[in-house]
Amino acid sequence: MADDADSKLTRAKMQWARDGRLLTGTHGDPARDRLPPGQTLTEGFPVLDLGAQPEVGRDRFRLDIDGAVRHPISLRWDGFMALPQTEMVSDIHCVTQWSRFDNRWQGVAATTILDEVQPLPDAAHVILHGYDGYMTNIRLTNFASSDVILAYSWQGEALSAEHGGPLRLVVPRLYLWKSAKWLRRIEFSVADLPGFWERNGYHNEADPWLEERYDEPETT
Ligand SMILES: Nc1nc2c(c(=O)[nH]1)N[C@H]1C(S)=C(S)[C@@H](COP(=O)(O)O)O[C@H]1N2
Ligand SMILES: [Mo]
Repeated sequence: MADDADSKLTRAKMQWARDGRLLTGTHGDPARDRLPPGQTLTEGFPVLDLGAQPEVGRDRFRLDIDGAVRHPISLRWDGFMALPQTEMVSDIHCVTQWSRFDNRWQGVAATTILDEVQPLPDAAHVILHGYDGYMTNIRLTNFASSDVILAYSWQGEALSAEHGGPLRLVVPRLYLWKSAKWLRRIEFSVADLPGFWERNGYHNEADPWLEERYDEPETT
C-alpha cells in the first residue's frame, strides 16, 4: 500500500515538507511567467512515485468512475477508447523543482468524463486512485479545467509503464503529484479526502504559481 511507502526518496520528500525546502517565497503569474517560481526547466522526463510500479496490461485494465455522480461507469480498455479522443500539449511542474514544457498527450478530456458521468450538484472534489494504492485529491473545478486529460500517449508513443501507463491523469496547472499514474478509479465526492502526499506535509491545493508546495511553509 502507498501508505507504507518507505523509499529513501519518499522519506526525503516528507522531510522537505517539514523543513519547507525549495521555497522561494515569491509568487508567479501564469499569464506572464511560463515557468513557476523556484522551478528549473528540464528536457528529460524524470520518474517519481512511491517505488512500486504496478504492471497493468490493457487486458486487465479497469477504470471505475463513481461516487457523487448520476451515471457511474466501469470501463474496460475498449470502452475507454470508445469515448471521444483528443490531443493536448501542456507544461508539467514537479514539486521537486523540475518543469518540462510542451508535452503532447493523447487521451480523453476530463470534460468528456464529466459529460458521461454527470456529477451531482453537491460534488465538489475528485479523488484519484492508482493501481499502486496511491491517492490524491483535486477540486472538481480543477478537474473540469479544459487542459486536464486522461492520457495513454506521450509525445506520440504509448505512455510507458514507469510514467503511469496504460493510463494516467494529467493536471498541468497543479504540481505533478496531483496527476495520478496507473489510474484505477475516479471518485467524485462531496467531502474532500486528502491523499498520500497531502497527508504527509504537502499542500492540499498545489498551485505552482502560488508555490503551494507544503502544508505550513516555514518561510520566515
Ligand atoms: N499512482 C501514482 N501516481 C503518482 C505517484 C505515485 O506514486 N503513484 N507519484 C506522484 C508524484 S509525487 C509525481 S512527482 C508524479 C511523477 O510522474 P512521473 O513519474 O511521470 O514524472 O506522479 C504522481 N502520480
Ligand atoms: Mo512528486
